[in-house]
Amino acid sequence: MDAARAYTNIALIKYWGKRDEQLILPMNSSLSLTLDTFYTETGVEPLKALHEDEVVMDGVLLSGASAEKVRHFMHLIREKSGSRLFARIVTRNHVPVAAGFASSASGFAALAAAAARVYGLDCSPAALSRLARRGSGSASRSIYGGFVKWLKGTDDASSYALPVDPARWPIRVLSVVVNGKAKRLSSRAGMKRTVETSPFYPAWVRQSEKDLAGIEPAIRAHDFESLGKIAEANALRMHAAMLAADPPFTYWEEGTLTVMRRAAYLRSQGVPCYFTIDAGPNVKLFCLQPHVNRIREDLSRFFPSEALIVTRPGPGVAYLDHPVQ
Ligand code: 2P0
Repeated sequence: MDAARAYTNIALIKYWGKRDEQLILPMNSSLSLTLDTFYTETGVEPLKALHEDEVVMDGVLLSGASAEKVRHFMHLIREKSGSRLFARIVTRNHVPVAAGFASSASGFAALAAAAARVYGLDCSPAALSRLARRGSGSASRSIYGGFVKWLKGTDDASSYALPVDPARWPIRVLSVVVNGKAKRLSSRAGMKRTVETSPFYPAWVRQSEKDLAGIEPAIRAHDFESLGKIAEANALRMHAAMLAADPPFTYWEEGTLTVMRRAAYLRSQGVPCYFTIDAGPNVKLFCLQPHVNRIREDLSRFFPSEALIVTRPGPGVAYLDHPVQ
């Protein structure tokens, strides 16, 4: 068995829409921060006795659509490696209970790394990033630690992520768990509907490229305020495109707005903090280490303490010297 660990990431410039659904090529380039704390460990063991891939997640044998997504990915691994062996895949998500975090980024990054090694494929970071992308777009970014950019590219070979900054500055992400339950509309379905029906979508794509061009110098200069403003605006534009879809939809809940308003209030009090929101109701607040306690204290008036999780920049994918059980 080969095994790997990968951490989740949070996008500051979002990926929202594919121009090739088979190859998972995005409409626009995106940029994220890999986080510590939330990670997935996955082991892959090819076995002659198996007649299909067996997927055990958190101790439970997977079936249905989730197992199919993994088998589809393993089919690609066999196609690339020339092997005909099916595998036993054992995966553990290390995510605080009901944190409402998507595990597809860390999950497919860890799976790509473990499977590539055990099936004898290219394990260079760029190759792993391309491979992880085929499982889930955001997984391409979890191959690296710190700030990471996923180049949209023009084809399979040119669409991969690369590190832009190791984030060795005291940036923190406070995750506010508004609702830890699974969302009703998957990211995959939500982004497809937005691409196909939202009249705001072309503007979203154009503006995202501008946002990306603006945020990169802010990251290099450790200019927290510019970074926060651009990330917050980018997230709002993505959610605006969803509201304009047909039928329209939103992932926001009442608690989502509460956190957004607290961020604005905290800023009015001289506390720099900015939010971002993915395809769910939970909010991530970016801040610098000296302000994290003040922000947590404020939010604790509205949310229980276990719903407030502080994370730091995390590392890239790594191989494990122990099996996953
Ligand atoms: C992101 N999200 O950039 C964006 C922002 C959600 C909101 O990437 O269809 O699970 O597997 O490629 O990667 C979630 O989408 O979608 C996502 P697929 P994925 O992080």
